[in-house]
Amino acid sequence: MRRMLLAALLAGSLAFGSACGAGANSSGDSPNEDLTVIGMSQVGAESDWRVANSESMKAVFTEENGYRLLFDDARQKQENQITAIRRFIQQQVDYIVLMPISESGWDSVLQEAKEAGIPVILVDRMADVEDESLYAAHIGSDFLREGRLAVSWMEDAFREAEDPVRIIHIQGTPGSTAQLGRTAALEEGIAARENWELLARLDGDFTQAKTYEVMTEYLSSPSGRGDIDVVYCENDNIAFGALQALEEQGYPCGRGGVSIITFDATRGALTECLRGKISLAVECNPLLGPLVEEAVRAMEAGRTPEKHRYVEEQAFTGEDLTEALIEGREY
Ligand code: GZL
Ligand code: ZN
Repeated sequence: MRRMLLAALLAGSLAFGSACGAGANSSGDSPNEDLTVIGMSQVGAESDWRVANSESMKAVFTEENGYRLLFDDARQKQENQITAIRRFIQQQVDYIVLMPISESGWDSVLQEAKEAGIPVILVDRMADVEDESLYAAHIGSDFLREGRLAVSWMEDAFREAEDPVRIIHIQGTPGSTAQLGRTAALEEGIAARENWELLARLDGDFTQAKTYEVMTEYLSSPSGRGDIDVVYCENDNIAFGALQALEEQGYPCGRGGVSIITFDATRGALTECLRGKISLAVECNPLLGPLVEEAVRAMEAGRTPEKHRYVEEQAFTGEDLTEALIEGREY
């Protein structure tokens, strides 16, 4: 029913020669009614991870695969995501796919989607909603587990250390599941070892520019001088910004210098890891498109998809890496 209505709407807009052309392909055929329409709200393009995640979605939700993808980039603002979801509801899309920028603030707009009978799939981070029936499925990473992989590496690397292990913690977007999980793991580690010392906690917002700015400011402040053993970066773009600031301020990174820990393990970070500049890269898999499409297919077939699906992830040090392995990775 919904598709017929949408097709009629599209046909209508065609009748008025609408510029959007959304309803017809290049040969001007009438809109193809049996495409499944996906309204997708993406956080933004703040990081290499995010770009790979968007590409993974666009590669699978194609017309050849039977989809019309309405893709919205929220430029890292939750209000833009909420506006996009309301537009998708008006357009009566078949499914809404939401990569929520932060965990809170989604209950009412997801309630509106539920009342419109449009299933919502949460991808990557989580939305912290009272009523779990507000989303049909969640597909993402276990960020606490990622953080614990990093903390156990730190335990091994600093097991013999008698004097304080001096740590700078640079966080991702405040309130995002990735930040919350990766932060919780480090806080567990620091609470469990009295010789682990937190020097500073900075907000890098998952971007290189912001991190370079806040790290340079910290390192050139009076309290910022002195030994640094570990910089715990909650994603690769934070690590790149920290690396640049550290080296500019005279802190060599890698063996014998500052140990940089990062999350995502994009090719750029793995290359720095192979070179020895980054000590540990914890993988966070952005290639979620196929898993999201699996959930859509399940619901199209009247089946109930898994409520929570977590992707497999590992951690890399320089010893685990070769040029060939890095080249062979998809992101
Ligand atoms: C993690 C994702 C995070 C990445 C960052 O799944 O939410 O957001 O770690 C990205 O690179 O910006
Ligand atoms: Zn749950």
